[in-house]
Amino acid sequence: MNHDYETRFREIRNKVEAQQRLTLDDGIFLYDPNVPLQAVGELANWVREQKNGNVGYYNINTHLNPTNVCVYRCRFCAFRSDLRDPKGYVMNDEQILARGREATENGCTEMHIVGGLHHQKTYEWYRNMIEILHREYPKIHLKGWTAVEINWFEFQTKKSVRWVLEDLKSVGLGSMPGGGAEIFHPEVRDQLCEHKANTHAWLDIHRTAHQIGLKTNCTMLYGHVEKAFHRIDHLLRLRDLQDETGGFQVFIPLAFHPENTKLSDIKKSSALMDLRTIAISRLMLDNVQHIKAYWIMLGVETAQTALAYGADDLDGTVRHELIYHDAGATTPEFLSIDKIRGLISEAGREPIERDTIYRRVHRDPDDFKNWKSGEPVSSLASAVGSVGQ
Ligand code: V47
Repeated sequence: MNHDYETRFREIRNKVEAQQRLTLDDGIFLYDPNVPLQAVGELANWVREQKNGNVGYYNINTHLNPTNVCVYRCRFCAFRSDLRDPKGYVMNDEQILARGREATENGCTEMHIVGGLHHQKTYEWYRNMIEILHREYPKIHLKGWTAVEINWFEFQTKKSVRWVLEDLKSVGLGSMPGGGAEIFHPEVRDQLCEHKANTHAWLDIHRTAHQIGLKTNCTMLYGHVEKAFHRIDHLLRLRDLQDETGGFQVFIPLAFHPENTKLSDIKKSSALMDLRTIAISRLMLDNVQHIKAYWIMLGVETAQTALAYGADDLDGTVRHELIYHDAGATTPEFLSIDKIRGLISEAGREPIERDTIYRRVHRDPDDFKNWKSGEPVSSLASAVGSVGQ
């Protein structure tokens, strides 16, 4: 680093160590390739160990994408389909319940449910899915419907966001995933997905979810047409809402996969960019407890490395993921529990299974499928926080 960069970086390090907040300019500076990734990563790792000790979290989960038919045509999406396209599908109740059964047989604690906005399906169809899955498989946590879907339900039902969320919660919705955030700044959002839920709607839906006691996750889609400014602006908007509600559990930076999308001429982001984004997210989002390195999207090697660059969570074993695999992801369809634990241990972290709302999962050693959720992991991280420090 040259002298000026070193001075500026030292100022940022001092701020982080003094638990002062980083600004928009600080964040943009950290994206400058003249600031060594190693330095940014080391600082983020320090914060990660302060917040989450030496633990690497994972969960045992499955995905359900009940339809890919979607009214929107987001330019980054390879998953969506038109109604009459041979690729288009809609699952029936029997197929949906079969997924619940399979999840139970495989010891899953979570089902992550998202899909397209099918113009011929009513709100009741989406609601019914949650209701029947919850009725048949009440132990499985249903993390379902992004803010984009909730916005669509609001449009369909003509009811308020609060009404929709309370209604879904009453039939078994456990929390909401962080999808649909993309990039909040209109300069970019308007180029990617001008028609779907806008930034105000996305944030307001998460605010309302938090107000009624639903925890949610948050994401950012990067590596397409955005610049460092847009990424940091996005993180700051999330940080502001988190100051207000405290309802975000984890932030997941999502690297754009260009294959089979309308942006297929864009090159996929490098591992260096992915690690830098993980690290900068950890530094900017001082009020979000967890940073997830989603292995499906990053690839297992980068996700494993990310555990030393600010991330403390690898998401799950994952079954039936389609959104990234349709967009050319070459990662496996599924990781075994031994494999995901092995990746975490090999990275020098202690693998701990969590449930969707970050409680420790305890399993019967003689009957793997017999599990229960225990204490919040926050108590745990402080207890093991000194390991490896
Ligand atoms: O909103 C879609 C992104 C999101 C592509 O909450 C793409 O725990 C890259 O939000 N290349 C859905 N990204 C996935 C998501 C998610 C994933 C894992 C965990 C959680 C969580 C949430 O995926 C979409 C969009 O931002 N996406 N297409 C693509 N071609």
